[in-house]
Amino acid sequence: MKITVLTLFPEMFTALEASIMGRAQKAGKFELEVVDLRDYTEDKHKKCDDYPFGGGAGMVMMAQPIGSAIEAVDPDHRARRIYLSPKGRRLDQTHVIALAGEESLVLLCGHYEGVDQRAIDLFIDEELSIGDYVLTGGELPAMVLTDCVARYIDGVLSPASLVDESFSEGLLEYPQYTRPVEYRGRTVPEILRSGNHAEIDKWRHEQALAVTRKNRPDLLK
Ligand code: 4H6
Repeated sequence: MKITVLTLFPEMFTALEASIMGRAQKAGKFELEVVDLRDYTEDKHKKCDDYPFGGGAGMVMMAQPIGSAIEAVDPDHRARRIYLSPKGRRLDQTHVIALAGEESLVLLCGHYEGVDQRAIDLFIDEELSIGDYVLTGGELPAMVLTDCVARYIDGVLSPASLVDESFSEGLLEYPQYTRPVEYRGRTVPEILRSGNHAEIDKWRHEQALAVTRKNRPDLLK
């Protein structure tokens, strides 16, 4: 899988070199290309934003650098082209799994008040939001989407983690414990040390139900 990110702030994506994401890239499982939109502007001062027609606060990202960059990185429109924005359709795990099946993705990161609508209409396949809150730019959402999708690439995660996840029945995760058995007077639940796997599975399911009822009752309906 290849992900190409279009951004005015390419330095932000050094964050994805750490940890599992860095390992996946080094192993050649996954390629991340970060493209600076400023390299594609035809403006003599390298400007990529301008005032909004109709007035209002802030600036709007110009269509030209975006169109030129997308045509340069994906000339035959093989990639799924995604615009991260607070008014996009909300991303969920089902959609992450579908996107992980794509050969390549192009992620457009908006800034300022957003992007000229013509760039979206002409060059974008879908507009996605990572949640109902507002950020200063689409870079963090693009990193979130990249991380979510990369987990499904062969060899990035252990098969056991993904199997466990698919058996969690849409509930939140049960609590986890590791050594020591006692920490500040609190001990690991006896059942987890019993070796009785049928009882452990039953306990974990009850715990998963309880935490889901408390934090996300909407998931039970
Ligand atoms: C596109 C359009 C995504 C991108 C507007 C992006 C939240 C999400 C942005 C904007 C984002 C999300 C710029 C509008 C700042 C508000 C960048 N915020 N905004 N939930 N911000 O996925 O002002």
